[in-house]
Amino acid sequence: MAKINSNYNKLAAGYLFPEIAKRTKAFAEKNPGVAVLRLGIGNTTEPLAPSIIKALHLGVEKLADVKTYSGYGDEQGDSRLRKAIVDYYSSIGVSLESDEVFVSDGAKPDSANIQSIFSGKCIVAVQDPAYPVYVDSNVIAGRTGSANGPTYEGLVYMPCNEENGYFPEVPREKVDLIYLCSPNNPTGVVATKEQLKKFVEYAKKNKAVIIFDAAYNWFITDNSLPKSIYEVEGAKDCAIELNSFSKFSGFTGVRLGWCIVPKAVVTEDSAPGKVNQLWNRRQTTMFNGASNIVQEGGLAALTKEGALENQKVIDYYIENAKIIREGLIAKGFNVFGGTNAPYLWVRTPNNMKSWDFFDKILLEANVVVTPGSGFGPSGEGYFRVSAFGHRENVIKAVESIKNNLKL
Ligand code: PGU
Repeated sequence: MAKINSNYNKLAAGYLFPEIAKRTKAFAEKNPGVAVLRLGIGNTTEPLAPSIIKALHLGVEKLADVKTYSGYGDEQGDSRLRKAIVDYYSSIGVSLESDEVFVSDGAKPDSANIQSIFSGKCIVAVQDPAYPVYVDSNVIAGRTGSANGPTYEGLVYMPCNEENGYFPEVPREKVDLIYLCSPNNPTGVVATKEQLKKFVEYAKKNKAVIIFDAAYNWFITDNSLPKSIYEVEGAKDCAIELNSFSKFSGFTGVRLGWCIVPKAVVTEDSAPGKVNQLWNRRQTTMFNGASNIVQEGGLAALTKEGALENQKVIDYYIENAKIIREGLIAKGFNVFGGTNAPYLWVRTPNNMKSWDFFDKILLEANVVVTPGSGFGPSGEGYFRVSAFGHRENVIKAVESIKNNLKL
């Protein structure tokens, strides 16, 4: 008799973003003719850079000719792209080897799958609030007990709040896997080198592993802030880093990312090299490599020309964030993030619950935001605003909040 993975039953609700989409659709159906302004999911809207489009065409053309056709590629990624990623790290002062780079179809799958190479007994710590995939993937893997109100038993929540500048202290107890995200989704706050150093020291002392999600590092404009955890000495002994072409070059629908697993990473029961080998084993067994066409696009994104073109689009989203930030502050909101990140983290008015405010702002201003409680218990009483969107829609949304939202 087959049985289901009953850990799925522990999940408190549907995955956050489809849930928002469902409620938005219901609102739109009930209110035909109302233009809904979407600042909910962090989804790119602007076209790809010209040099990337050219490279994607090249990828297709190669498939049309027997001399350049390619089928299955290396599961770990095209060696040219792995080398380009190594060169990118080198440009920020981090030295890596190509076999520490694993190209993937995005940071979401990697952030969900990486836990599978660690023991089911590992104690997991997450920033609270956090990108929900870190928690949900560990719930599904059975590393938690049941949901107890807004928390899961057995999971260590590291609160990020106004008092600690939205970056947590290291855990007091011993934990084994630590998820950190900087620039942070959802708070938009970037960790300093000093703050990351404390986690690296903790991880090395406790033989813990940090899973560092750097998917938004392209939005860091302040050069004193670290773009990679490997800028901290010793991080290669204890940290795995994820990144993505989604936000860097608009590949949200194209799909491409990478995962760095340094050979120096160790666990309590493994020597250097083993964790890297396990991820290689996992990927070669369960993943058949990213699309060859898409990898051509990724290569172009990492050239000087591609990076400059991408930067223009990133600057556009950063300008959106500035417009939203100023508009919300003018309306009297308490706003965080949004300067080195595409997200703004905002307190709800009058201590409203996040989902109540989601309904209110949708009803009164026709604007979709993301309820903070969807990212964890410390997100209650907040909402997240995404700066991804066409400028005219962003301006309309801010104007509508200013004019129509009743505080
Ligand atoms: N990591 C973080 C921290 C993210 O916020 C997102 C996207 C990803 C990874 C996904 O990267 P991919 O390379 O595109 O797979 N977060 C968006 C989209 C929602 C989702 O479910 O991924 C968001 O609105 O939070």
